[in-house]
Amino acid sequence: MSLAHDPILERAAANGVNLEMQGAVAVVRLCRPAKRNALNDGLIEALRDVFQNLPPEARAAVVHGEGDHFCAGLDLSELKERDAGEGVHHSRSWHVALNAVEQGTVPVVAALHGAVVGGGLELASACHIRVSDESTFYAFPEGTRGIFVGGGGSVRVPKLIGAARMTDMMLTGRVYNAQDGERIGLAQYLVPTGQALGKALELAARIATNAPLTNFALTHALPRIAEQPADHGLFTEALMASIAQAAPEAKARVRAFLEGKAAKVQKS
Ligand code: 1HE
Repeated sequence: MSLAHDPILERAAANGVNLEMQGAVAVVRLCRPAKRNALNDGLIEALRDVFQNLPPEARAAVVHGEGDHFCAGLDLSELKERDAGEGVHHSRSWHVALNAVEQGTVPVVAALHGAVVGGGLELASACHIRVSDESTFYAFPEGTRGIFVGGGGSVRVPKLIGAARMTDMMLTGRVYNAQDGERIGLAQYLVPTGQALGKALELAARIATNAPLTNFALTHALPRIAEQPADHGLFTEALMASIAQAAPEAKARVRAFLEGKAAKVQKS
């Protein structure tokens, strides 16, 4: 399918978010390098539109940033224009956009480098897998700027690193480097500088070969199960397991293994 003349994607590109298909992988690029990919209203709207309108052939996505940094967070030049009521709606608009990333049709891999700060870290935490390179650093400058997170960070980041670490980052302005970020769980992968996008694309291509229902279970059922009381979680798990294994694709994949036609699990 040609993406060239899709009006939604054309508007997104004009607002700083570019979508390109590489096989079954949707590659989403933040294209505002002069402002370190700071997220203004247009860019947030574009992210929402791109993730709500991924082409049907997309089976996984990668998000990355152009230039020396993944994302400098909220565009602070827009902050001063808002009163309290507008602020609530603005935060909610971020929630819609980042929910579109997290709860869309495909698993999303973030390729991180340079600054992953404020709203940039909120965006990264809405993705399912984060690949960092050695240049990556993480911070929540909101604390020192006299504001609070508003893009879902207080919900998603404590799940990755715990509320205590996020509190420390915001109270003290602590910046985590790439190694420590990976150690505490801000990223699942750490690769040499310049290799995050390549690694993210490799992982996304692999994810794209999974049964779609498995990917759906992991992006939509698992996060909910993890928040349910154990008894409810076990019940939801049983329903999801039964739906997934009843799919013809699951049966074919299991049969292929039993007939010696599918890859074994290999020691890494
Ligand atoms: C910006 C922004 C921005 C850069 N809003 N314009 N986020 C922050 O508090 C982070 C603020 N940014 C920085 O600390 C640094 O810019 C970086 C560490 C990310 C990059 O440093 P550097 O030296 O590569 O770039 P720079 O020279 O600081 O910035 C280049 C330009 O981008 C410059 O504009 P210019 O017109 O003078 O060239 C900067 O003003 C501009 N720029 N970051 C606006 N964030 C939903 S709530 C979320 C709340 C938050 O995210 S708060 C955290 C905001």
